[in-house]
Amino acid sequence: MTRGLFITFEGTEGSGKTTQLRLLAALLKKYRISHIITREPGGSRLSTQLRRWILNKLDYNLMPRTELLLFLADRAQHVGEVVEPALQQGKVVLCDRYADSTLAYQGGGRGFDMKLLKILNQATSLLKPDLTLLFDLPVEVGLRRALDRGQGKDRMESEGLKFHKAVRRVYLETARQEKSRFIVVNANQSREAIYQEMIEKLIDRLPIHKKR
Ligand code: T5A
Repeated sequence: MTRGLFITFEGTEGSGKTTQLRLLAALLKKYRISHIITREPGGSRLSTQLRRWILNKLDYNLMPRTELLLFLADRAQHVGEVVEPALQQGKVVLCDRYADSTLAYQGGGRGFDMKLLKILNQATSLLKPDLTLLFDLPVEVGLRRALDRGQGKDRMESEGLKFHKAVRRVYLETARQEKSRFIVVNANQSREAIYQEMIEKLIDRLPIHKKR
């Protein structure tokens, strides 16, 4: 059986990546392409608990190092339990955030050394995405969208503008360094326009273009 396709969705807060991931999943369903939807943190049974520890506002200060290690622990479990088995079954895996989030948030946002993070990412999982969609927009626009959901802010969303701008900078820099893996989509437009742009840039890399 041919190995599946691993596609990750990345972006700053409220970039609309989850919305677009669901739309892409609907397209795959229409063409009867076997796929799964998953996310980090939170894609495995253990990580549902880890997600609460990482993102909920706590009555104590979660140390940046603890935060980093929790994201990595989440990934180690998620890749082994969910992503690898699905790829081995030939499925397309649509994953909301992955290792590039660690570079962007813990590297850009928290200021951890990039070389160290790359080593830690590798030590956690040797699995590289086949494709990464980066939904890019000014951080102020995304934070406003996230706030408009009316659910309040989680621990990461509560960080200041400087933090979120640094996250965006690292994403764009990583995309520049890995042009063949990244597809950058302008996320500062309507849902429909983002979808159009995503599909135009992605279609030749999807198994469905052979079926059309
Ligand atoms: N993190 C994660 C790390 O720090 N390190 C790591 O290694 C990893 C893996 C995860 C947090 O963890 C951090 C990053 C994050 O801070 P989360 O709760 O999983 O947090 O949330 P996010 O991944 O940030 O995703 P969100 O669901 O908050 O936002 P999305 O996916 O960017 O956006 P989406 O699609 O949910 O849309 C947000 C809102 O905007 C609307 C939607 O309807 C929704 O209300 N919207 C639009 N509005 C206007 N125009 C458009 N084009 C719109 N598209 C969507």
